[in-house]
Amino acid sequence: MKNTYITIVVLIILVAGGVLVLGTSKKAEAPAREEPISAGTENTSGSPTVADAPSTIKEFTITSKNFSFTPALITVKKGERVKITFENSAGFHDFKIDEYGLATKKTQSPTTEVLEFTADKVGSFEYYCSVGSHRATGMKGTLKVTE
Ligand SMILES: [Cu+2]
Repeated sequence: MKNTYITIVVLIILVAGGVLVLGTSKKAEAPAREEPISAGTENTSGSPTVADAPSTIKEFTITSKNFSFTPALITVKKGERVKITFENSAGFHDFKIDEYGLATKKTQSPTTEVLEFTADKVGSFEYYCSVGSHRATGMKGTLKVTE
């Protein structure tokens, strides 16, 4: 009888151990995403490659119209992954940040384009519309990357 009892206990331990191992190995497979910088590239696929990573990803929606961007200031920390949804609500515009090599297409509203990048440079960087004299007319803002 004692042997049966020990066998059952051992079985339970084995099963529990197996569940634990399975559970942890599943988690281990999930992360480790490469960093595909979508800067300047056209996102034709609707970006299913960018999974909803629970890690720090800062998301912003920047709306453009004649002749401004809203908001005109966004702040992130160095090293953070940044996702900018550019929404052109009125007019013919684009969105650019030269220092980060980011650029959307020039489009007639209404359009939406998503840019994603890693904020690996500290400083204040101007985002602007490169159409005509829009930048000088006020279509600009600041991406602030802090240490
Ligand atoms: Cu513009």
